[in-house]
Amino acid sequence: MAREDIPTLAIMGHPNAGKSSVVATLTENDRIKIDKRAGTTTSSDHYPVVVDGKPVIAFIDTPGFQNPSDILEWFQTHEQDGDLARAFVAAFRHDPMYSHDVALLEPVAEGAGIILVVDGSKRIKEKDRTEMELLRLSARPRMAILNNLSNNQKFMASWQDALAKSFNSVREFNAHRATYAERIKLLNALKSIDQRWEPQLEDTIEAFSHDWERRIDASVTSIIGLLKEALTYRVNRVVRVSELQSEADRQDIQARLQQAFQDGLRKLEADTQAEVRAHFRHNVWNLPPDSLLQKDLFSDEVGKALGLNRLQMALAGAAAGATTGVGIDLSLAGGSLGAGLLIGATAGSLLGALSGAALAKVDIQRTLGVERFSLGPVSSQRFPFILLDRILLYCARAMNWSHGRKAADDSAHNRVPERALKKKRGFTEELTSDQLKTLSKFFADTRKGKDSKFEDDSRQILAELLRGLSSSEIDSRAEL
Ligand SMILES: Nc1nc2c(ncn2[C@@H]2O[C@H](COP(=O)(O)OP(=O)(O)OP(=O)(O)O)[C@@H](O)[C@H]2O)c(=O)[nH]1
Ligand SMILES: [Mg+2]
Repeated sequence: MAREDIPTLAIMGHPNAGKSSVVATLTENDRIKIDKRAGTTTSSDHYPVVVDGKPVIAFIDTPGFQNPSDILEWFQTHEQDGDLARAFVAAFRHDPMYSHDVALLEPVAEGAGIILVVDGSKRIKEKDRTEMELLRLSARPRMAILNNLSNNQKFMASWQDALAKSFNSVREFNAHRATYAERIKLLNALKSIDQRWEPQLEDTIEAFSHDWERRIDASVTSIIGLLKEALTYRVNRVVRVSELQSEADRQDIQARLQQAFQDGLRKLEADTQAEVRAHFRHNVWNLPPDSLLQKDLFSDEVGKALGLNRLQMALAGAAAGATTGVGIDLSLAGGSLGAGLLIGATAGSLLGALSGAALAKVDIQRTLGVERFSLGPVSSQRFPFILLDRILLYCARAMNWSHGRKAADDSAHNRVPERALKKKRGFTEELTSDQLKTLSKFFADTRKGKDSKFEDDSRQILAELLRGLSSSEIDSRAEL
């Protein structure tokens, strides 16, 4: 073990194998320099992972092997020297010819374990075998990571075989796709490469999961805050009657009020997104241009893809005590959904863009020579569910978007085809009817400015949803 007496691992491999990307993902640091050109990392840089103010594990990003055969040759002729990495560094520390190799091996000489990163999409070359062999000779606890840079599976099996001979553990780990669950699995696997680390790694994993729960909790607080603010949001304007020359003036004021109202709601959403991004430690962020998260909150696409379906709308409306215009017996909606409810549901308003009067109606009051125009709170039953879906989508992205996947990375396979936008993609559609009712009641109370006794249960529902989003089976929605 190195410096702070915490498990410390040097990430080694070819230039451009994706070492820095792996470090960025494991340490959730999206400011680490990553580039498609080889030779980006030029020194061994230490990146501790700090949880609750305490470093729990550290990864060292290295510059990549340049002369592995020189090092191997020296190792082979000095096998009797014991700790080869340390002996090598001691022998060449002041030799400018070897400054790169010394920088590379220094962390190992100081006691770090090794994680070799290879690009599993490429054929194994002689240089790879040289690197594997010299790392084996270093006799340090070591794991190999197969980071497949291009989804080419052809060589993966032969890599597995070759690596298994020289490494205590071999794992597939994709720096661009790895989720929280996969990071934890990797930490678990590290336990097996050196038993002495087991207790500390247990603590590290514990700290990670504790921290993850804390982030989920913080996100729930942010989301509840957003919903409360959005559902009580109002704008108003007081105008002297003398300034209102014609009906057109009135309409102009109403239009501007609508605009201000929507802008205010957009800002509430954007502020909450920033909070969520911070909870999950993202600084650099790149959304594909056709992502649903790039579309306007009040656009038709968002209205169609997110929020509840018609059937759920009817349920939510009934739970919130709203008049749906059609008599619906809630008891019908228990398990099997009655035909009556189905008809009622389809007879509801068309699902799509939510703006103007569909969102909230302008109220005008005239007193003592002034007219008071006010707008809000949102009266649409659908809106809070759309807002909730969008922020959940955002959370899914923040939770599952690996930090090694750079902002500049917008290669074709990261794009979401436009056709995907036609389908429903939200999470609220999967809510059970009980959850739906609870949330609807929470929204209804909030709209009225009441403290809701359904808030705690709503928090629970949201926490559960968020936990589901971070599970490994999260589908491509997280890409959005
Ligand atoms: N598609 C894909 N690309 C990856 C993955 N990991 C890394 N890359 C890309 O591979 C290139 C090199 O990544 P780096 O992390 O800078 O590689 P490195 O090994 O640190 O490179 P040097 O510091 O130059 O030795 C970058 O363009 C990355 O975006 C991956 O899992 N999938
Ligand atoms: Mg690098």
